[in-house]
Amino acid sequence: MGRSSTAMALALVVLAFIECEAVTRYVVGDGRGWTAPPNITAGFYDEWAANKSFEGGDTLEFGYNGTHSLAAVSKEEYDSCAKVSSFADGTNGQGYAYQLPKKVGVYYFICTIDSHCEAGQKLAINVTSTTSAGFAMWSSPSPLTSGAISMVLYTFALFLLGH
Ligand SMILES: [Cu+2]
Repeated sequence: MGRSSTAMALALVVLAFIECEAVTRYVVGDGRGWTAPPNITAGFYDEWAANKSFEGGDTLEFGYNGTHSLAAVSKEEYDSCAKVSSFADGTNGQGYAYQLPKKVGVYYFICTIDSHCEAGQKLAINVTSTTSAGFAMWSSPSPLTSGAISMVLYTFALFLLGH
């Protein structure tokens, strides 16, 4: 019983590892980066996010194009471009990676420098699903992926039972 519990625990670790590889990395603003006018116009980040489907655990990479800050804020603060304290200031060549919470909801980000936010340096991300369960991987993998995962788990279980 102890061994099968261990096998199950390690199988979960394997699943968690596979899940990690399934997350998507997004470069915010693509080639424009995290920036303000004249590099962008108001609404640019809305358009950037519009055709994407974000999942909990996905990573947003903010690459600073110019001198900016980054703050995760409430909808009210997003709407009003509140001058909250930021958690990452930086300039050209610097950046910050933010992992989206594994919880469905809308997450808001702004730059708090000068009037950058008012001018359009603000981002709303709608997380519509999460990958946190791990077992969710079993519901919709491609046949090849499913086979590969099964093989990994099977090998792992055999390895453990053999010891
Ligand atoms: Cu800025």
